[in-house]
Formats: sequence, structure tokens, C-alpha cells
Amino acid sequence: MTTEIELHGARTGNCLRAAVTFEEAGLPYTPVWLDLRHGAHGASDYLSLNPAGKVPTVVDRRGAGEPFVLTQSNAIMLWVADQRPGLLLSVDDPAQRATTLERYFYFITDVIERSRAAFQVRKSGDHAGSAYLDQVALEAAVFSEIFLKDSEFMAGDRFSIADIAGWTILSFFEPHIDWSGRPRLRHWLDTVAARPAVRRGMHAYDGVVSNSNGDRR
Ligand SMILES: N[C@@H](CCC(=O)N[C@@H](CS)C(=O)NCC(=O)O)C(=O)O
Repeated sequence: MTTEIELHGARTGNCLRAAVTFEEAGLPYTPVWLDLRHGAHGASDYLSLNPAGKVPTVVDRRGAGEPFVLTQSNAIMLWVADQRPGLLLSVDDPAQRATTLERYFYFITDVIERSRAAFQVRKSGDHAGSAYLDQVALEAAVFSEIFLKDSEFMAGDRFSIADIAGWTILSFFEPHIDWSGRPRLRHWLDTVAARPAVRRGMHAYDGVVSNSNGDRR
């Protein structure tokens, strides 16, 4: 079934984080898979949506006139959260909202961005620099257990966008973490992994139709 909102992307961390947010928000969307290996993100029809040639991109055709187009995974997450006020980001409690954003941006900037930088530095051939950045990102990821000191989730007793940002990167780091002595973080990782919406989001691009040539994966 197609919907009026498309999420163009692939099986990358940025896209899956956005897909999990759609699923958790219960906002109907159609994942449109781009074959990055064959350069679908450089095709002119896609560049007209996202001139940087990056994924993900949202195309929202619900309104009259031209579709609304949004790029940047973290802006997409906030936009999706705004579609369901109060569900994934508080709207009526400023302190709660600020704490959620504090932790959301902690994962985005101190963990995910450093991990991305490590990947880019590795591609340049600087393996020592890459290993250092990976280590810094991993340490920051593990440090987040402190957010679970008095609560079930990263920003309090309700699941939020901070959990989505944190879980997608911590689940990626999972094999590299020494889990002994980290029961709260372990419990949170498993609890979030078991959420049906998280599972669906992580599989958003399994077997979906490409927008570039109609091929199936
Ligand atoms: N800051 C952007 C980064 C987008 C980005 O770099 N996406 C990667 C995949 S995670 C991409 O499109 N890579 C393909 C390429 O650079 O060729 C976001 O968060 O959406």
C-alpha cells in the first residue's frame, strides 16, 4: 500500500533512525528504497528532491500544491515527532522537552556524528585516527547509562526520540561493548529491541521497490 508520505532511503543508520521514528509515531509512510551501490541517489529525479544526493529524504504529498520535501535525518525525526504532538517529544512540559532534546542531541552529536567521522577518516586511510574516533564514540555511547539511573528510558519514564537516537547507534555498537556491570544499559537495549515499531522500522527497506528503476532488492 502506498501512502501520501514517502521516506526515500536505504539500509543506513540515518535512514533506519528516521524509519523507526515513523513507526513509533504511527505515521503512515512508504519507504522508497534507493540502490546506493548503483548510484540511485545521484539520479536527476532524486537530486531534484535532495540536491546533496544524500539519504534520507521525506516527500509529503498530503497538502495542496507542491509536495513538502525535507532532508536531514535528525530534522526528519523532529518533524515526525511534531506530527504526533506529545508522543515522542513533550509539548506541554518545557523541562521534559528540554531534557529529551538534551539526550537526543547527545546521541546525535557526541556518539553518531563521531562514529560517522570515524568512518570517513577510515576511508581516507587514517586508521589510527579512525580507531581513536571510534573509541571516543563508543565511550560516549556507554556513558549514556547515566541517563537510565532513575528512569526506564533515556529521558524519563516515557519512550522518546532520545531512545530512538540512542538505540540505533548502541545496537550497532553492541558487539564491541563490555556488558558486564552495565545491567541498566543492557536491559534498556533489550527492552527497546523488543518494541514492534522498532523492529518494523529496522526492516523498512527489506524488499521494497526502488524508485530508480523498479527493481526489487
Ligand atoms: N546529515 C545527513 C547525512 C546524510 C548522509 O550522509 N547519508 C548517507 C547515508 S547514511 C548517504 O547518503 N550516503 C551516500 C553517499 O554519500 O554517497 C542526514 O542526517 O541525513
